Amino acid sequence: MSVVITVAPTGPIASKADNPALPTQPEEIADAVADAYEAGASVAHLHFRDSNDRPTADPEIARRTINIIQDRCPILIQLSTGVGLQVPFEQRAALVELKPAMATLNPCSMTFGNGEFRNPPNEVRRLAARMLDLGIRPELEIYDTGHLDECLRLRDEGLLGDSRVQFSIVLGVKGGMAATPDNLTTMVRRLPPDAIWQVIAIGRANLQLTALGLALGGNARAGLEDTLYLGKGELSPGNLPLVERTVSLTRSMGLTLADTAATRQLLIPS
Ligand code: KMH
Ligand code: ZN
Repeated sequence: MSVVITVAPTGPIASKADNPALPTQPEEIADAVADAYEAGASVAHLHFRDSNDRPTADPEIARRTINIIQDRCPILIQLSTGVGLQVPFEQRAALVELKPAMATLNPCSMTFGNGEFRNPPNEVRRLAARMLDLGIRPELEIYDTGHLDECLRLRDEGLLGDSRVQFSIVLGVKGGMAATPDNLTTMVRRLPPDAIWQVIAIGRANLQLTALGLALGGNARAGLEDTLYLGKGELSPGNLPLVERTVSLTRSMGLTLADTAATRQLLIPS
């Protein structure tokens, strides 16, 4: 099986003050995604910012960014419905009306850094049902052990459709699981048999836990959403070096990369 690499060029928290290379505007995000596609990424996980660089669920900004990306490359679009901690759930959920191939589904509320990430059970269920109606594949964000159990409840309630969903094991968010090999192996053991999954390793352990995830049979995610640094004290000058190191890590482990056709077949078969 080949490895799906997702690029996550911009997240909900960091700003250009943290790393001036963070892409925030549609053209900047599209440039980063097109470069990542050329380097081997087959999925683009997208957050958007307004003209003041604040996280936004503005559908016009999202649409414009997606259009620029799609003019440049056939990478698969995955919209974040996490968006940003200050953005109301209803606005976040409305992004799926743009009908991306995939969108994230965050199953539980939690402390997230210094803020609160609100994902009330009834709203999560409404969003999951709408995604199912629209044929959008959910990517399930698991920040703690109980989040996996909640995802399995969503599955048992019939809200995830067939089994072609990807579980993201997110390690290193303050308020979620710490970024340790032990937490990763525990979560991998607890996944349903034959689950498709990837590691999202936030911060300092990004490289090591991405490598461990690949060794355990997972997919990988790379980009400035997950770490602003290439190494201790060394800011990454863009998304591309992070994607390139994930691609070379994958290849050096003797694994092959999934292109967009293979990724589509794996994650969003018709
Ligand atoms: N920001 C990451 C910790 C989402 O965007 O919906 C998790 C994430 C979730 O990427
Ligand atoms: Zn995200």
